[in-house]
Amino acid sequence: TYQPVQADKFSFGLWTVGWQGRDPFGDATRAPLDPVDAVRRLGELGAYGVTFHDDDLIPHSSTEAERTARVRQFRQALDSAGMTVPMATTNLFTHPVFKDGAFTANDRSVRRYALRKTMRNIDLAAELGARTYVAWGGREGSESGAAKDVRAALARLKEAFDLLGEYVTERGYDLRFALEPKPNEPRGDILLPTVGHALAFIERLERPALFGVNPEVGHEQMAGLNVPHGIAQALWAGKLYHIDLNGQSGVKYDQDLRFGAGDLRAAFWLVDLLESAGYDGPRHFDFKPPRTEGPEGVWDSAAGCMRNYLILRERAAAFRADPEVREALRVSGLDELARPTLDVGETPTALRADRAAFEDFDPERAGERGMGFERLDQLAMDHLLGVR
Ligand code: 3MF
Ligand code: MG
Ligand code: MG
Ligand code: MG
Repeated sequence: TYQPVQADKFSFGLWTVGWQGRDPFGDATRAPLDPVDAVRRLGELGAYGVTFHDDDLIPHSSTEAERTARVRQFRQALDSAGMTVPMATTNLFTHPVFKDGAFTANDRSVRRYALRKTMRNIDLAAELGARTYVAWGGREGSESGAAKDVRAALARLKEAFDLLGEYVTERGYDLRFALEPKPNEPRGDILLPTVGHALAFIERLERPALFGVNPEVGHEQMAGLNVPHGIAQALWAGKLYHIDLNGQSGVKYDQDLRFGAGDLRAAFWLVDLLESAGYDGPRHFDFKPPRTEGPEGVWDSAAGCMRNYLILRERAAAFRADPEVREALRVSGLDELARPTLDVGETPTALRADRAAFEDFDPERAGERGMGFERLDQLAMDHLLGVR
């Protein structure tokens, strides 16, 4: 029980289980992990997919021959583990060339290099069958005011995504982009800091249908936001193209804890939302096994991400199926919220003529209604804690 299967669509980045524990204050605590071993172990744990940055698979200074060999080994590992590559992405943040950003670097030659690096990995992503290409603007931002003209930078960002959209269209790739918001870290401030900023930006692009978002649980929480609310808005807009699941304890540095650690209640409502909305994309974990863990602890941490998702999925389903919960939802007016405020075809004139809506309406009495939200939330808590 709580054993993941391929149909659960759990996927992991090579950079997650492969994280060696290097942080701003300390050296690596673990040896490098061969992508081939990562694929095998993740497959054994029940994941269906592996994702990667170009540099995770092919180290930055590799020759063409090394690149070909690496890709061949990776393909063989995927085939023998029965794994897929649902998503790929570009590393536009590690090398010093990207210290002032990639698509929005002040240096124009860096911007052109970043586009070429991305197009090259898009070719590989398409070749490996990926359907989503994630773009996290890791260093698109600044530490000080005059350093970045934000309006010009957004124009450059639009230029980049319009070009990449044209590229996949021209090549006939079955690939959509998912922009990943993050408020800060490694830059002091990053462009497109939240899901809302990214959704608004997408509407300014030439091919908005090719672009959606890849929200990360911890990134929204770093901005003090309610993750399920942000994800719900992305779903409502038809823009949840991918998701990065992990854990975070409040507004602080990017913790990348395993999914379910940190804000457990947010994780519960998020799983409830994804499952009840019928989200059918990958459940992708972007976490970091803490640097305290040895080589085996990495797999405990990865297995924990999936186990927690499955436990929360079960608890959320039990909550929704509970007759007392259904009655409590009704008392709290959730069915009323689902009903449109206006009758079909009702005009402003018709609403003005409805005396029940105003002249005969008793706001005092309506104001006395208790909403019953506390009882409802306690029922959820009881389900989450497994006492119902
Ligand atoms: C950083 C991230 C990134 C992105 C990745 C794109 C290194 O906080 O979340 O992970 O997820 O670059 O998928
Ligand atoms: Mg992250
Ligand atoms: Mg994170
Ligand atoms: Mg991420």
